[in-house]
Amino acid sequence: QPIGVMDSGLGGLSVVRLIQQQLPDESIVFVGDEGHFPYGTKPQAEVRKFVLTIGKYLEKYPVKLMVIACNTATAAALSTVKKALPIPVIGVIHPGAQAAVNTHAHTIGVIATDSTIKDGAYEREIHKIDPTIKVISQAAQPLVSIVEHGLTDTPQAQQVVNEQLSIFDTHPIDTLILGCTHFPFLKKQIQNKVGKHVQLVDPAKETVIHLQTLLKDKNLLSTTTATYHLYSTGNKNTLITGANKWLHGNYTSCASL
Ligand code: DGN
Repeated sequence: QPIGVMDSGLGGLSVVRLIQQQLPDESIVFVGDEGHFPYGTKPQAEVRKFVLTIGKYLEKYPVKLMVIACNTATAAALSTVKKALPIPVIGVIHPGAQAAVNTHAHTIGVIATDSTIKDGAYEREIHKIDPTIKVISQAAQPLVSIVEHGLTDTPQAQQVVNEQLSIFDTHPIDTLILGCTHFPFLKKQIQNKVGKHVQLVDPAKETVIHLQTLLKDKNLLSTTTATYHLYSTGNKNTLITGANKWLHGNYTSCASL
């Protein structure tokens, strides 16, 4: 059985891409909830409903495990979806916080959607591991639109990154968590802005390590040839464009749900 991966839009493809690289035998069913995009500006109760609906769809597909490849959705719905589904469900926030703490930073910056920052999920997870670390959180919702609109390679991308991350000019950090799955697609511009001395943490990396351990422990590792089926709850052409660009066209099918 495949792994189910969901996101509010294209951001989850940054997680799909890593699973393809690190676990090449695993098949994936991806659902991008373009029909309800963006999650980052919506109330958590509403996001929770969307994620639960997709979780039930994936469970019936059926998938063997679900990855909530969206920070906003993880903050709003991980514990609810875990309780509601009989399959293992993992999110990206705990792995992201752990990866950032592992860099031995004194001050960690977090950039994410309005909703994730308001929830304080990263700060909570970091302080559960080490309460002495200073955390500077900054909502950077406009970066999500830059990615969804395919503008990552334009001068406008650097300009918006510079504006959104200006807090770090006066509040220096050692490590920066890319707390939204859309942000790794702007890694170059973000590194340019904060400087080379700041270590960028992509929670997807630690999430995939966590995923691999879980599959091994539960004896769920696949040995068949992988397939990648992508679904969008909105316009599938947006997903096809993203998949051609970021998965280098490496998918089996793409359809609207
Ligand atoms: N990619 C999502 C996240 O990781 O939080 C949110 C993007 C959005 O606002 N829809």
